[in-house]
Amino acid sequence: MGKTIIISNRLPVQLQISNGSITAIPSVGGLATGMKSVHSGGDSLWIGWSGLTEEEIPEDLEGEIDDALAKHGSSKVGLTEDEVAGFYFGFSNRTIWPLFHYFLEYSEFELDSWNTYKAVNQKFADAILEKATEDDVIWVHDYQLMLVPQMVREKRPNVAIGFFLHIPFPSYEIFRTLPWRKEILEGLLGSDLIGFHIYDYERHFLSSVRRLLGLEVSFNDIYQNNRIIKVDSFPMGIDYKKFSEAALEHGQRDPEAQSELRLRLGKHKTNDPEAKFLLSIDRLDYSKGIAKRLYAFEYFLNKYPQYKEKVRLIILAVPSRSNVPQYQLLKREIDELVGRINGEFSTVSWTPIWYFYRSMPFEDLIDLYTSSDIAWLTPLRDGMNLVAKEYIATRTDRTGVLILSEMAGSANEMNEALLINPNNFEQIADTIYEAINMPKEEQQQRNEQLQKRLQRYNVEKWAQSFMNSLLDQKERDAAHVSRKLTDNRLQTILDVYGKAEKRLLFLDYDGTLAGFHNDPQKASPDKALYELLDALHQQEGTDLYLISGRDKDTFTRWFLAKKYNMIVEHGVWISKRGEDFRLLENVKNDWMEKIRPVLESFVDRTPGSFIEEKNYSLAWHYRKTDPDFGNLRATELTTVLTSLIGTDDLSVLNGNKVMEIKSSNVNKGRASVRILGEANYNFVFAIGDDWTDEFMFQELPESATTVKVGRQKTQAKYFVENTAEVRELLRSFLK
Ligand code: GDG
Repeated sequence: MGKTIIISNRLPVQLQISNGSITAIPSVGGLATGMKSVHSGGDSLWIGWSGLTEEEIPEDLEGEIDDALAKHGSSKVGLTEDEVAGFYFGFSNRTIWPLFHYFLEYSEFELDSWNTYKAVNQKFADAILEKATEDDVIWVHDYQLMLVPQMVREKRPNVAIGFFLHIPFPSYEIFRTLPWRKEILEGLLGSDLIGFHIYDYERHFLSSVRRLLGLEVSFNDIYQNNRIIKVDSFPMGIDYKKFSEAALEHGQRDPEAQSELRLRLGKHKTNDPEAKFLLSIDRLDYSKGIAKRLYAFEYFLNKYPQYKEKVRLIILAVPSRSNVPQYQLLKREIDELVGRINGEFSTVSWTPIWYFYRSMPFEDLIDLYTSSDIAWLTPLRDGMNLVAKEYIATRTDRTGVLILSEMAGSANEMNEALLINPNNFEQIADTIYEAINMPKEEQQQRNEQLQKRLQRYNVEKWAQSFMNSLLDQKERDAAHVSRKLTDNRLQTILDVYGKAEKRLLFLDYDGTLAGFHNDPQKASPDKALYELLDALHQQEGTDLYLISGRDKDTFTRWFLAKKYNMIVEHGVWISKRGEDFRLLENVKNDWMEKIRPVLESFVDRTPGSFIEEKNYSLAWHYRKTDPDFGNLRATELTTVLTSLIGTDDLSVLNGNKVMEIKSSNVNKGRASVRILGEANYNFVFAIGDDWTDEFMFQELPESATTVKVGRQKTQAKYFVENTAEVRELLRSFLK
């Protein structure tokens, strides 16, 4: 493995220029601390924007800036003011951010900012390409850089690329409104591994990939041309030790050494032991639901007036993206709301809301966490929300109550918190009441569980498990590629082929000799295919068999006059050298009367699906249905059929978007083995793309050459990518 390259919009250090000299201040955010363990190793480089525009950097300081960054293992991508405006404040924060947080009405679809986003993503990709070799590992972060993976992949096809999205991935219904939705998906699919905080985002992403790009998805693997992309969830943790140790240390300080903030908060508590502090900390962002929280607090004070003069809400709103208009409006709304509520409820000795609009040093943050009885975090949407985890980590005596929005990704792992719907004021007011009155033992029990989990799956684990998964994925790919039918391997096969006196070839039709078609009748053979099959059929010493799940009428029309040997309906019928089809297996079909109505009810309830009736089997096709819905129905049908067919000698084959019910004693494996016994073959070959072909791969002897079309899991010895490669391979048998 080469070096690790981390790439994100911002670097782990912030640069400041004052009086001609440069200072680099380490960033405190979750991403910077999270990646520390990955970045601290010697062989790692972090690429990002320095936070200063090209216009702000005096020419004579360029070199010094690069040196200052290099000391922190970082390298900058230079961005002009216009680029920052279009790429960061424009497309990233006025299109993607609101859309991905379900604020459709705030999303602006501007062609200019999309173009700048593309151009700046290319700049980031170029910066990587300048430094990366094929054996490096590249980890791209977040929504500002979604096109980078594909841009890098084009130039470095084999390099390992991981992408992690820190914000939610919205449902398909939301994502589809984006004019550049396909480009964004294709950009991301340049990765080997795509990570999300939680499974819901992962499933939304997979559904968009299926619906918008029509790609095949199996579990969490996406199949794209000749690549497999893995998608998985990795809930981001925190630097638990850093927060709990700081909290412990603050608690042990002598009063003189304590911060002004802590002393003041402490004093309020001593004066009124019943006083309770509710804490709310967020960047000032509409996704965080700060305004709603203020309304809910007002609602609480009206519903439970006994807590007037007792409960204080401490709001820390950290300035963010203040040149985006929505954020300016929000700031005004919150200023006004705080003013109004304080105006309405304040008494001489009590102000219900303490409002800080600023960023605080880490030390103060710890004091806020440790002094607050309740953390009240109610984002309307939040990818994860690390503040919730940090609050719990600082509660070293395990007291404290966390009220958390179920719309935050962290709610998935923090079941012991009091989870609320941020839009339900009634529920929120009652939950605050419950939190205020929660017995200490219960608080400690809940927090013990939470702390154990946060301690175990900390941010270092998060980063490591993402990296391990990326490397595994690369290895899996490499192992898979080792089965690719390369020129060398083909040559060995051709040598045996050439020497063999008697050869037997089994060729599947759909997806192997001919491309997959939504309408099976349209997948008829083309002229080139007939020519290829004619040549193979006429080759001295070669017995060619087309082996398919199709019905005999279609194959009669297409191939009987050609006199190829054919096995259809998975092995029920056989035709040799132009003779009429005859039964190869003795099969019953009296079960059909029972199964047909079941399939019909599925057709009625699944638009786009249809039944294909063969002599000895029934097939339910769902390739024209909505992909998610079709898969869901297929699972349902499997359950229904399993209970129905019980003792009957039937089996259900799950093909490519088709489920086929037929007698258990019929399959391509059994049929091919029967033919094999008819002569003394010294070269046996089988090729196919689908699940039903796996019977041949399994049952033919070890010496057979078995080839899978596509990269799906298989028992075959080799694989080729597509039908074009199948035909090329068969042509080489003729040389
Ligand atoms: C995005 C996603 C996802 C906050 N105020 C101060 C301060 N902070 C620190 C907190 C925490 C971090 O900033 C905020 O992280 P969040 O996760 O809560 O939220 P976002 O900034 O929106 O982050 C989010 C995250 O990415 C990670 O993937 O969880 O869903 O939106 O670490 O401690 N730190 C200091 N002073 C402050 O005033 N020092």
